Amino acid sequence: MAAVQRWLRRLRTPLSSKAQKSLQGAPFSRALHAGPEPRRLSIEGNIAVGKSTFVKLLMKTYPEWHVAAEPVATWQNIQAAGMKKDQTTQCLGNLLDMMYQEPARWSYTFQTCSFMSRLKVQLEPFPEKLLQAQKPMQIFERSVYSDRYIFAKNLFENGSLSDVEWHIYQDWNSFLLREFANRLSLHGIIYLQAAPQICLKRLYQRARKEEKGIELAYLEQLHDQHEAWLVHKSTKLHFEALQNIPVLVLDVNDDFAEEVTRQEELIRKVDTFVKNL
Ligand code: UDP
Ligand code: DCM
Ligand code: MG
Repeated sequence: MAAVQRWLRRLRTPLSSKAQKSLQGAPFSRALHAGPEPRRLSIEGNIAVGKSTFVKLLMKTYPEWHVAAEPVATWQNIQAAGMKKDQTTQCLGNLLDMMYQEPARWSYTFQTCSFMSRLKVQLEPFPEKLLQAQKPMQIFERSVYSDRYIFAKNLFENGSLSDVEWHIYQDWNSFLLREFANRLSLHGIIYLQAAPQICLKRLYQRARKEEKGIELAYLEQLHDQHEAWLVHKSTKLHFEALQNIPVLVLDVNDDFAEEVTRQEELIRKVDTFVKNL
């Protein structure tokens, strides 16, 4: 138990000991990150609404921001543990596909995997770019919070997670979200909002093979979960830090991927939003 507590304490510090070591001998400002704490923002929204497209637009507009894309490729290619770097890696399966093929069998496993992969990304030491920035900004495509309050919650409500699985999920999830609250809490959320029909059209256009069986009804469920959490604020949240996060709702029903005027409009709203964070 003491060893576990020591491990947790180490993880809770802003920089891991490995990162600290690699910074020894580095300029003072780098080692201590004297600047302001990075603002953390997540981009939320339904499947295929346009989050990745929007994140690319942010990267182009604000090259100094640090962006963490959603680790979908990790879920599509689960690797055997303990493989050395120079060994040929062994793919154990495509968990995204497994979940959509057999939701009752694989949803719990998928949700632990997606949460853990996101947690690891969010707990990584700050990259150099952030340590140097005057106004450091970290952008996440979705968050540990949407994993729970959109997906896991919805899978429980539609019967893909059993009572026992949902109970166990919430138990370890609450524990970890509390333990790491200071590294995970968000300063703002940008919610990309569009009708489920629009998302379905974009989903077909993207044509990810694992998602080809997704029906409008599933996107409607996820849409309602987003609206309940981020617009109506009717979702029961279990963490104080989550209650009052500023939310910018961006209507992306109209295509923005190729529309420069539309992109400029969206960026103007983002500009105003982040200035006030
Ligand atoms: N897309 C589009 N118009 C938009 C935004 C996105 O046609 O205004 C397309 C995009 O090119 C992709 C699909 O919709 O083929 C899904 O977009 P993305 O992968 O960005 O969605 P995400 O799942 O990340 O929200
Ligand atoms: N996904 C899920 N549960 C999560 C996070 C993601 O089922 N907690 C699924 C939904 C999509 C894919 O993973 O099929 C992520 O892609 P997108 O970014 O397009 O929503
Ligand atoms: Mg995406």
